[in-house]
Amino acid sequence: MMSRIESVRALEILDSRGNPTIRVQLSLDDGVVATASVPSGASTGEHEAVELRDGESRFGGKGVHKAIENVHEVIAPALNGQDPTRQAEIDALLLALDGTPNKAKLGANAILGVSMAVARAAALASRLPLYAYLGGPGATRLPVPMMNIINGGKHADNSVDFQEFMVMPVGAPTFAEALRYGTETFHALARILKKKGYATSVGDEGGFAPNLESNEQACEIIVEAICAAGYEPGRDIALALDPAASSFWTSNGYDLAKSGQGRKTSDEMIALYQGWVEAFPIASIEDGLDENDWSGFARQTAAQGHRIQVVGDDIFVTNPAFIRRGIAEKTANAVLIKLNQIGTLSETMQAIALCREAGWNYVISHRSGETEDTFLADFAVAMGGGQIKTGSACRSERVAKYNRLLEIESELGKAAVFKSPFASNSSSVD
Ligand code: 2PG
Ligand code: MG
Repeated sequence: MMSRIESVRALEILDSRGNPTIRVQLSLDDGVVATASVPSGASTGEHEAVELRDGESRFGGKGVHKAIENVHEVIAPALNGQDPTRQAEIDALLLALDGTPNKAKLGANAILGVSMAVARAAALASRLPLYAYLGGPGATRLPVPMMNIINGGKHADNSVDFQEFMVMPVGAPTFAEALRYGTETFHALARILKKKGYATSVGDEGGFAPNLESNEQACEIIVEAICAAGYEPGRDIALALDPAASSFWTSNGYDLAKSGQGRKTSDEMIALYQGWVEAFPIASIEDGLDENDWSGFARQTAAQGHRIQVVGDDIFVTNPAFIRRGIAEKTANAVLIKLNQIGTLSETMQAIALCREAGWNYVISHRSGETEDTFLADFAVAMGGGQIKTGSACRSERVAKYNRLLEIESELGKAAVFKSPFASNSSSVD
């Protein structure tokens, strides 16, 4: 007997920054109840699907009552009686109910909450863990974590322009060991910052947010922390950056205003990254340039793509149309994948399929505003790309995803696979 959707309810909950977001609760007629919660970004791409907010006085305009009303009044009646394993059909129905190119009518937050809850309900009804339901029996690869241990940009009130300085334990033998390498480095970094007189308070993703003298110092101090924790920079642990350059791009160029390091052109930014790639064991740079700087991205990829992973986040917004253009124009060689940038599970999977066809890497990513939902961890294993970005070893909404990955690795036992995505293509990592 096939299970059918019986009810879809949404609730306004809080994300990790104390802003309202949506939790969807979906019930099947066999008694299965599944929930899913939607994250929210701060450094959002201008072409992201629309996050519907009330704009009224409550929560400074950020309430989500309208989106919830859309779940109750438009989506729930249409889904009643549907088979939850028909994910692609249900997502297509959600798109048709919305009818806009950017999900502005129902809200991508409303749509994604339902799309994720449908998948989780289907997994429960099929008696499969979510990663196995979404990825099949071949879903055995654990991702290398990109752990954001120094926060800047829009995620912290400090002097650092670049948003994320991450460690990637590429040389670890298992996910659990990778998490330990990264966490020990995070703790070593705390000791170093304290000794040097810097603050050890944390930013939105659980990384430290010190007032450093320069952006470059963040890389230096992380390398110092890797060594202090007993690891070899580059071999055991590589660096990954997300400058989130759209957040400091101005009509007068890239303005490194927080650190007071001046204005730069695209080519000066590319030259800066070139210097860093030579000085530090950097394996990956995401959004090194502005979301509209397609030609700059292509120049950076031509210059550095053989050596590092050049990841597009705001420029692609997980949108198959933008990714297709990027592949044609050699804009990058990897895509950051965020479910709420595009708004349904099916479209997110299409975006990943394009990456696979092009031989591009893809990184499954959280948002800076998160919840305790661990959907992302299962999704990363299901998609098998070998990389996840979900914050530091601090703040429970980040650690929850890592803890879920520990569970999955343990459940897979001997079948679990952990291998660096850079094994074959990066001389800087070896
Ligand atoms: C990013 C993300 C997540 P936000 O830029 O990659 O780290 O930040 O969710 O604020 O867009
Ligand atoms: Mg980013």
